[in-house]
Amino acid sequence: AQPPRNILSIQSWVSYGHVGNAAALFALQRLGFETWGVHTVQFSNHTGYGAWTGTVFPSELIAELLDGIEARGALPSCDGVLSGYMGSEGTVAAVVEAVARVRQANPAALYCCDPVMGDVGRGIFVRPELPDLIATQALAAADIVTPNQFELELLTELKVDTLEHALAAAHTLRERLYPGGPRIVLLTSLVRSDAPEGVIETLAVTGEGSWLCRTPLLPLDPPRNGTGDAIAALFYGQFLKTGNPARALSLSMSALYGVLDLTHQLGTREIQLVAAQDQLVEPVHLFPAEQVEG
Ligand code: PXL
Repeated sequence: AQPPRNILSIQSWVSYGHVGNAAALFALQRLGFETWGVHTVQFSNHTGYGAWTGTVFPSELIAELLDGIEARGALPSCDGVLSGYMGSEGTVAAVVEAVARVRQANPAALYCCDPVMGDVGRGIFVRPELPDLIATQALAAADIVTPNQFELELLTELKVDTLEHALAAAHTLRERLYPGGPRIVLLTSLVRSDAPEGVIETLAVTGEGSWLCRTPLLPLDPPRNGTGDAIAALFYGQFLKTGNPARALSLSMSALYGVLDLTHQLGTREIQLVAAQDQLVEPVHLFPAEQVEG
């Protein structure tokens, strides 16, 4: 028997509901990973409610927890790092430092960076200095990056309205802006003028090819917080498991659709990650990933 693989996930924690590590850890555990959760904040609930209680942890805590993990001799068994929403300058630097320490112990470790900066409709919702820091420091160190359409446009300064635009912008991020940076760009929540009505798409762009996965657009209003966090965790986990970006795309987006479909049926404000957990592993509807040219 093989021991489980290990993922260090540095994100926020909420007591109630599912965003950040409160989405990613369960999803990854359900896929069979040991997850090492390092929490950047501990809040009562996600900030989408407009009010919350709790605390932002000092960014020094990240290195301190890594010291403890290292002292257990565990770092060489770390298969990768996942990062999400980063609240401050200090967090970005601490995450990049943590990635460097993990890579020193295990050069094969993969870093997946969800460059959380904003969204269509909401605009930029992180501090104004963060997009540039995330771009130059975190993305330059990342193997996999999972921007939404708004973030890809912001990062590349390219407009994304067609599939051709989306491919061009993803390739720009992958090859040009950060040499040695991300090998896989997962573009999420793609809504383009040349797609069929009533769908939402996710595009995986790699050096070996590009794949598109189309799922029905569910009328979730407001869009549910934590959806992007779940996508990044599911895609990253499936990529570590399969080594196949097309399969990881199909499995992760099908799982996410199962979670969001139940969320829609139940009408809950929080994503139904727990109630739909079997679909994380075996989605009811398997949406294919189709190869696209470019
Ligand atoms: O989904 C990103 C996220 C992460 N962490 C916290 C949040 C949110 C989104 O609302 O509130 C604390």
